[in-house]
Amino acid sequence: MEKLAREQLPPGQFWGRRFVIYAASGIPKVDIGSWRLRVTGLVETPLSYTYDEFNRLPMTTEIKSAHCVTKWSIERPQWEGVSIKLLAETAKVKPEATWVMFHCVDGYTAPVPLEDALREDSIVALKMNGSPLIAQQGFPARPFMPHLYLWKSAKWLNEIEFISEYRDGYWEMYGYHERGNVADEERFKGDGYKPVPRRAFGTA
Ligand SMILES: Nc1nc2c(c(=O)[nH]1)N[C@H]1C(S)=C(S)[C@@H](COP(=O)(O)O)O[C@H]1N2
Ligand SMILES: [Mo]
Repeated sequence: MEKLAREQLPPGQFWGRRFVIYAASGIPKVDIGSWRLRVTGLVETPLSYTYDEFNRLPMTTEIKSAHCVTKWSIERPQWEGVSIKLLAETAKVKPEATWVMFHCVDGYTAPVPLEDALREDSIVALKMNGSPLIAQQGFPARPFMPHLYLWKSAKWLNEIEFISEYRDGYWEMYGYHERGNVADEERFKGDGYKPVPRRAFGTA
């Protein structure tokens, strides 16, 4: 059988073989019984799902590469999860909302422009390559937006907050870009970038 052609790499990236595990605040223990995925902020109807309830929502599957701003990319893993647009429609997002803030069990946060979060292929992923996310990779949930760098894919997600204006998240405070679009190489804000070392927890 002919091998599938390699995908075109975005500017400045190289293909890595495995995900490097990052956990800026350590790998939290998630108690799945008390875990909730909440949709909050500028919405008519705030939502709160248990893990079982969230798993019963319609699922989207996509085979899309992942790109870390530190330049490694993983070619075409399979992601499966719930459309963020569906969640936004269910919660009835108010017109004042312009940004989304992802919040995590470990305190990590990541902002994304509303329009990027609402793209057809922007999901809250529950599975990768057919299995539930492993603990180090964000079980039970992480957003995945294929056109944005992977730091926006906030692991151990527990809240999607719709907000009216941009706020820094964890990495944005250190100078990483507000949006982080891969094709446009939106790595860092215009100035004030101070690199910080990242602690890896192995690979997966
Ligand atoms: N909660 C949390 N989510 C996070 C991070 C983190 O440190 N904490 N690191 C981000 C970065 S920079 C990357 S590249 C990816 C890495 O995903 P992986 O650990 O599954 O390889 O997770 C992102 N999501
Ligand atoms: Mo990253």
